[in-house]
Amino acid sequence: MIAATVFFMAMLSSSFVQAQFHIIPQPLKISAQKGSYLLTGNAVIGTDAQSRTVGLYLQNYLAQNYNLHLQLRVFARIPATIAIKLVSNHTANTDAYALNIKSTGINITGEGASIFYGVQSLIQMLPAAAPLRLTAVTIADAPRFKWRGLSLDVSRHFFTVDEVKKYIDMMAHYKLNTLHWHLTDDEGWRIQIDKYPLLTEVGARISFYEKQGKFRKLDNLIDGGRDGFYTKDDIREVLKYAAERYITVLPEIEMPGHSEAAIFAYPELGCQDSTGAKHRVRMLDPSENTFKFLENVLTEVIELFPNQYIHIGGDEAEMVDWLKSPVAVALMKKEHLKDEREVQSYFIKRIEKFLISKNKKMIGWDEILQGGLAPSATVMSWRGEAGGIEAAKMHHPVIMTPLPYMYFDAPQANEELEPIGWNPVVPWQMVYNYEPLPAQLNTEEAAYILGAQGNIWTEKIPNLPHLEYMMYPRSLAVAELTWSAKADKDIERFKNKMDQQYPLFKLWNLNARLVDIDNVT
Ligand code: TNX
Repeated sequence: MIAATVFFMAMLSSSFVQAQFHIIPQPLKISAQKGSYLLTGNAVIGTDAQSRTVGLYLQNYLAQNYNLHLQLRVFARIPATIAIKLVSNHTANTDAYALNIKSTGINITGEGASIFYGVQSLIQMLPAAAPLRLTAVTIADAPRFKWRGLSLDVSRHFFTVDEVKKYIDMMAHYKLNTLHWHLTDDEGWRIQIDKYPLLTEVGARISFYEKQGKFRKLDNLIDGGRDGFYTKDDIREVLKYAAERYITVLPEIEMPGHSEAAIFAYPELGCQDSTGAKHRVRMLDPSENTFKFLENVLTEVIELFPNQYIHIGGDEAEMVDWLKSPVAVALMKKEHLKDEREVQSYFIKRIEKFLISKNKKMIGWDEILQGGLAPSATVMSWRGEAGGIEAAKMHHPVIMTPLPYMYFDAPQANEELEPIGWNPVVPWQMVYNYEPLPAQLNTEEAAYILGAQGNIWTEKIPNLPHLEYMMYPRSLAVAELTWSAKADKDIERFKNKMDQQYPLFKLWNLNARLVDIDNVT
């Protein structure tokens, strides 16, 4: 009887904790304390000089979402009710933070980005409407992986600066820290490059009327696509916005395949395709002119993006086209390249050298393993995990983004109910159960797995509400599997926490898919 009561109490207290604290991703340590704190307009945010921007972020968030206008004091003598302070905790993990909520006030401490994560945990605990009562709690938290990413394909369908900012806002709420911005592809070139104005004048206009009188007919796009590109000022604005939210932006410039938009603008860059036709050419010719072009483009990209990494694509190159190209054939002879894969490897290695000369590191999709991996490349493993495993065994850094788990253009359930996808169904449960460290790797090799990323391709996703529907709630699963301890994986608890996010989704005007319609057939 006593045992049963204790068991019952334990159940009660654990479900109590689950119901009270629905933070995603699951914090490392979280324990309920006695009492609660009521957040009102009388609260004062206090920060030190370095954490002022995080204080400002919280101040703005509360004003925008609750019409609650708090004072912000930097270095004030009077103790703040929400105190945000940078402390050096001298642990290996500089993203670790502590959040304490007591009846008298709130304390957030940590190093660097970590205080921002403390603020995000606080934000998630706030009810969607007043009264803003918070249960007292102590949290000590730190992420499992460094790379917690989402991609955004703006080539197939263009998304405006404001839309990208909202995408970044949502990532920030879930402690995701890397936005992989897919800026160029066959369908559209979306970044202004001063040296080559036609890239955007022609390459960013989906149905540009070609001189010969041909439209680019992009029938893989759901509605023919959307015109648009980012000026350099637009890019700077997005980067600043992301940096204020501790999000690194990774630019991707596709090569040698997926380059139709660039070739459409500058036809001399292109290779004849296998049919010999002059239209719909997607492959860059490996000519000196092409390398000069890419170096010039990358130079301007590097000037804009502070990220240590540049993504050069490398996926799905139609390499056989090179066998028909006199330039490629001559290159093979000169460099003793035995097949088209070695041409690709030569191509990518040359670009890597250039990036290294500019103090940047190169990332490519796993096809860059073909024909020999560039010496210091980082690999994004998308065609399953095999490429990532191979690269990690060779001691190259890896980001896991494998099909089908990390592909969010796939439908989330029964296809009739879902927007069109090209993949098998990928429900959130499948994403959640993905483990980024493959069992085939030993401890040393596993250390090369930087983390994981959810990918989206927008051929069939023409607007932001549709994009959000595809990304959420699956991105929450990415957040938890990259941040939270492996031992804390608990799908029931996650589902419960997800359900409790919906009032916040509403507050944020986020068009997430409802998890409860999963079982409809
Ligand atoms: C493959 S996933 C691609 C994308 C397409 C996707 C769907 C990857 C690295 N490349 O460019 O959007 O298939 O068609």
